[in-house]
Amino acid sequence: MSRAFYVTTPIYYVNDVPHIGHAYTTLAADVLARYKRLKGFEVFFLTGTDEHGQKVEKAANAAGETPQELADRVMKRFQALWEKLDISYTDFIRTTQERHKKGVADLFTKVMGKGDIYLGEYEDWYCTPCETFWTETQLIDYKCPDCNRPTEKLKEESYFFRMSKYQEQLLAHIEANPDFIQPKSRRNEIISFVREGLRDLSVSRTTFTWGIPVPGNDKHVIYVWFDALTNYITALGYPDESGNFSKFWPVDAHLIGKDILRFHAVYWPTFLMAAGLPVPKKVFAHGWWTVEGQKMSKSLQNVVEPNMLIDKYGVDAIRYFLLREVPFGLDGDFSHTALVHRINSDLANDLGNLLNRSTAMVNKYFGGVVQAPGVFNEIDSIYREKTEEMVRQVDAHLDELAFSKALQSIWEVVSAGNKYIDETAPWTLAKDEAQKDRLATVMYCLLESQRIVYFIISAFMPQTTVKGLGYLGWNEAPDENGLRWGGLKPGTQVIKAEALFPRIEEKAE
Ligand code: ME8
Repeated sequence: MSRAFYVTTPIYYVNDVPHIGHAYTTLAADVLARYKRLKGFEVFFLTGTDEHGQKVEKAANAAGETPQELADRVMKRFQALWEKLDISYTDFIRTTQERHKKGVADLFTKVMGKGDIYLGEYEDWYCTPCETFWTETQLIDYKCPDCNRPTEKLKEESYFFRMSKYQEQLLAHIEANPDFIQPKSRRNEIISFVREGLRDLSVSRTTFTWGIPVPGNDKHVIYVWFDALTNYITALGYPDESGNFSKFWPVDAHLIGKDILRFHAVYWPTFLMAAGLPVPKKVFAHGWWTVEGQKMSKSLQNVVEPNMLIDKYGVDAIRYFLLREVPFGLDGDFSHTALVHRINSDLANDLGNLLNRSTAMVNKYFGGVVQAPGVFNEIDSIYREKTEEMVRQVDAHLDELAFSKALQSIWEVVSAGNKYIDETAPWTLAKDEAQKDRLATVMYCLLESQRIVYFIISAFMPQTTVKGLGYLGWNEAPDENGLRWGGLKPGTQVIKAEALFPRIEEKAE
């Protein structure tokens, strides 16, 4: 059986331009996708843009454009950033595409056919920035309890989804599947929310037109979240349930920010239950980034404009920093000081230096040619075992989406490499002809451990892997077999490495 893996990001609204927060989720999904490919899985990695709804319509009006023009313009900025960030997505879905509109209309019709969508009347408070309805008692000073912005009272005819009917089924599912909603603290929040009682959900609007018409009643457009969430299956060809849909659904991991967990962990599974489709295997809500201690805002965006950061520090340094600095489920702060510190200490000092030192020595002592290793001393075996153990740890950590822990495990082996050089003191061995075999073994261990390190960091830092492996005389793409010790062949020509990550001497801004 082919092993399939399906990972998604949210589809981003086109009324905002991409910033470091969007880059974060997309990068995490990319690392998972690359890692699973390395492990031999067939991967479907989906991202895209959310182009309908009142919020986009309003932004387009303000910019003097049609919503479609706005969407066409802004989605290109997302795609350009993903290219620059080396995002290896399989498909980019736009909710204005025909394939998507057709799938959404079909899902709506199917759920209505089962009696779980009915026509009623709505009178409640609406927060446009969040595209969410609230009851009066949920409001705080008539403001949205999520974002604290003003709400408006809306009364309109509306289609409703019988979400209340699925309350017990959803709770039972959450309880029977401890990994379904992660991290655990978020899972508990959702359990309490559902226990408080699910109301039927308004799933259509009549006060604007920028959306997918309700099949058979085009006075209504489908609620933007019903529309948007369905992207995860329309991209697989739904309503056609063969092909990619049968191969990849249910999804292995929906990666999202904590701001949109309720939509993914409550609304989406109940829509699917109503349609008789399997629910996602995992929804992971990561934490929230602030910038230099402040909430991200339009004016601050310039400071952490991802394109500028990549130009200044290099794509792999940014990829490394974002996933190393903060555990995936927790909030984090983006600061230039922390970024420069990580680049200098982890990348330039630890990783880069290790490669420089070892490739320089093998060039000096053996003309750059990898020698066959001799008998292993204890120190060699320990170093080898540490490398092998790291491969297992990374696998376990990435299974739990613990990106930061995975990188930490890798860096323990990098540090062990630098320590191994200090302790084996190859320069002393080189002075004694009788120690030539010993020196060959030490060089072999150093290079082989690093080859495995560069194989495994290919998920995190693909360009660094290509460079690092190039110096180690390895010009093929990493694969799962190469994660085993012993892949480096004696006779391989190793090149003296240049600095992979030059130290940043400037004072941090
Ligand atoms: O919510 N820190 O789109 P959106 C971390 N279209 N992550 C952040 C972030 C921050 N400061 N800011 C944004 C939508 N994100 C809907 C989604 S899905 C069917 C529809 C990331 O453009 C994070 O992943 O507002 C968050 O969930 C997402 O961007 C919100 O993107």
